[in-house]
Amino acid sequence: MKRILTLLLIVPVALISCKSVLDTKPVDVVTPVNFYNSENDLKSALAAAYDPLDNEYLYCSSLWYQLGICTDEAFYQYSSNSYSAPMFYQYDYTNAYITGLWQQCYMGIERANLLIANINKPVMDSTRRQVIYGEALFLRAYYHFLLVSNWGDVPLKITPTTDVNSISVPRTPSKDVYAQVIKDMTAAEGKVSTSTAIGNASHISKTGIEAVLARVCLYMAGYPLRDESKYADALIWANKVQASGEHALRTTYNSTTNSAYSQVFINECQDIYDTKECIWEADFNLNNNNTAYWEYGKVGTMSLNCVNLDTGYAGGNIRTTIKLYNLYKPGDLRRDWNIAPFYFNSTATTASRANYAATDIIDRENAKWRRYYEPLSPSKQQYYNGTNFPIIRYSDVLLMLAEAENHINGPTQVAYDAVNQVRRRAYGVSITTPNTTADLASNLPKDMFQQAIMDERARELCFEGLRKADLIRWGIFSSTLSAINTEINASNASGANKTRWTLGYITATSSSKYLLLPIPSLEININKAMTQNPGW
Ligand SMILES: *[C@@H]1O[C@H](CO)[C@@H](O)[C@H](O)[C@H]1NC(C)=O
Ligand SMILES: *[C@@H]1O[C@H](CO)[C@@H](O)[C@H](O)[C@H]1NC(C)=O
Ligand SMILES: *[C@@H]1O[C@H](CO)[C@@H](O)[C@H](O)[C@H]1NC(C)=O
Ligand SMILES: *[C@@H]1O[C@H](CO)[C@@H](O)[C@H](O)[C@H]1NC(C)=O
Ligand SMILES: *[C@@H]1O[C@H](CO)[C@@H](O)[C@H](O)[C@H]1NC(C)=O
Ligand SMILES: *[C@@H]1O[C@H](CO)[C@@H](O)[C@H](O)[C@H]1NC(C)=O
Ligand SMILES: *[C@@H]1O[C@H](CO)[C@@H](O)[C@H](O)[C@H]1NC(C)=O
Ligand SMILES: *[C@@H]1O[C@H](CO)[C@@H](O)[C@H](O)[C@H]1NC(C)=O
Ligand SMILES: CC(=O)N[C@H]1CO[C@H](CO)[C@@H](O)[C@@H]1O
Repeated sequence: MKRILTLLLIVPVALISCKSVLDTKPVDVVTPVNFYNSENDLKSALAAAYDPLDNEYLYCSSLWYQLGICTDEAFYQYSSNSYSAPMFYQYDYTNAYITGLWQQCYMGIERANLLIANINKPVMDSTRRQVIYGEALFLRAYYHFLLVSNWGDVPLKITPTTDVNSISVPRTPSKDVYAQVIKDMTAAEGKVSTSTAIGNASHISKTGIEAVLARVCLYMAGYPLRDESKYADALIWANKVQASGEHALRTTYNSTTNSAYSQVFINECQDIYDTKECIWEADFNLNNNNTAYWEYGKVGTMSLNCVNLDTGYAGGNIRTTIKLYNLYKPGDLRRDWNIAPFYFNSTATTASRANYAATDIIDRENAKWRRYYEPLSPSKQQYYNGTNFPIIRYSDVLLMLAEAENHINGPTQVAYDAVNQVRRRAYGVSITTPNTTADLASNLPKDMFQQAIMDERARELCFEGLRKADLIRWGIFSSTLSAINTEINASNASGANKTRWTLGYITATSSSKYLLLPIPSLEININKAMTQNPGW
């Protein structure tokens, strides 16, 4: 029997049950023959190409949770003996999360390819056509970037699927996939609108593409490609974002939360766009009464454990590593925002706060996005979670700029200025005034400056789904997890948690196969030209 959900061949049918990022009504059935006749058709098709970003297996949850959380920044506290999952490095090529990510990325690629193939069909304003074309090119490239950075060599798809009966699509070498990613993103950068003109973070902007290109180039510069020439390109792209004047760190101090940093995430909980800092977001929205177009997210619900709906139901169970907690030095206001010093003692009808003992570190939870800030009223129902997720923030751009600059020119003033902006905001002082408490120690040698960037990325960007890929590109994934394993073993973590965690971390360091995901069984079974990754 022929499967309908062949992975590479999904056509954009059933674009239902979501609110599109364009506020455009998604369509139920799309075939090229009777579609792409108007500007609105192109907008619906673009919304469909964005849609996989919000899927369970991408930024709704998996990319920063099942497939991204357990590194040196956090653990998942488990409550059942039988629990096995990617977050414990327990999975094989049949795993739903692995399959889901693969499938959703190729669905996005197919939808982008169809849109690109039909971009000139409707009569419409040519500038607006170019913007849609640019966004589609970018999305095609972004999905390929997710694929190549997670699986290595993957089939490159730059035309719509034509023959659904013959599936034999070989893997393209990683460096060629990356080359196409760069080519598409660079072309798109010249077509899309500026962040200011768009006015929200759900559409990719010119500077958004530049920021993502800096990330792509750093991945290419590190393991496994190790194309060191790409550090210079990463620096060029990060510099363009900085020079645009479109972006800045949010620095308005909030006395209630005792920091400016916290407000970035409060805004995401409240569906407030902060395009200066949050350059591109996966947009979730439940603040309307039109249930047909809800776009569910799980960002808030993986935060502070709580069963009381008015405070905000969450069952995240994401606990800090002792390492991450200790990376924060006195005065760094990010620590108690990212890792709450309290927990909720809650029942269905009440919730009160209780503080952890000062010595109890390993129980503390990720609290970057807190449901009690969500605006939904009267209660934060279990299924109502509309918090946006930041795919790329300006502080990441500054840290990438510092990293690339240090690699090429050493720890220059340019590199120091970029990282110190991030650090001063974290300490609640002016980002333009030198401060000996907040600033990085001066005159660091190049390798120690790089180490400082690695630590700063954990402090600033923890729980944002970036750490695993960072550790891999730095070539320290296995050694870092091995050190965390030792830390857990020496910790106060209670029995069964400890066993599960250490088992997971031993697994992850035991074989280099964990540097790449396995090709999903569904794809292997259907695509005759497909091969499996080593060790899987
Ligand atoms: C974002 O901006 C675009 C362009 O200005 C607009 O069409 C779209 O409706 C906006 N989306 C949201 C969710 O605000
Ligand atoms: C400061 O944070 C509180 C939440 O603790 C929020 O209600 C308030 O709106 C924030 N103030 C500003 C100016 O953003
Ligand atoms: C949603 O519906 C409720 C009840 O009908 C109404 O009170 C509320 O204002 C509506 N909210 C929005 C955002 O339309
Ligand atoms: C939790 O709440 C219950 C009552 O709701 C109370 O008896 C108990 O002392 C509280 N525990 C802590 C640690 O605050
Ligand atoms: C471990 O538990 C003991 C006793 O409860 C406590 O004194 C110690 O500080 C704890 N250590 C850590 C790292 O939490
Ligand atoms: C430096 O930052 C600290 C906060 O970490 C602050 O207490 C101190 O006043 C600042 N010093 C100067 C000279 O601004
Ligand atoms: C954990 O520590 C115990 C001793 O407390 C030791 O026997 C065991 O080998 C350690 N396990 C790991 C994985 O390090
Ligand atoms: C795991 O740790 C949490 C937090 O300390 C604890 O409440 C829970 O009971 C532990 N679970 C198991 C199975 O040990
Ligand atoms: C904890 C919680 O409420 N999570 C819900 C958030 O929304 C998704 C999508 O509807 C649900 O699956 C989660 O259960």
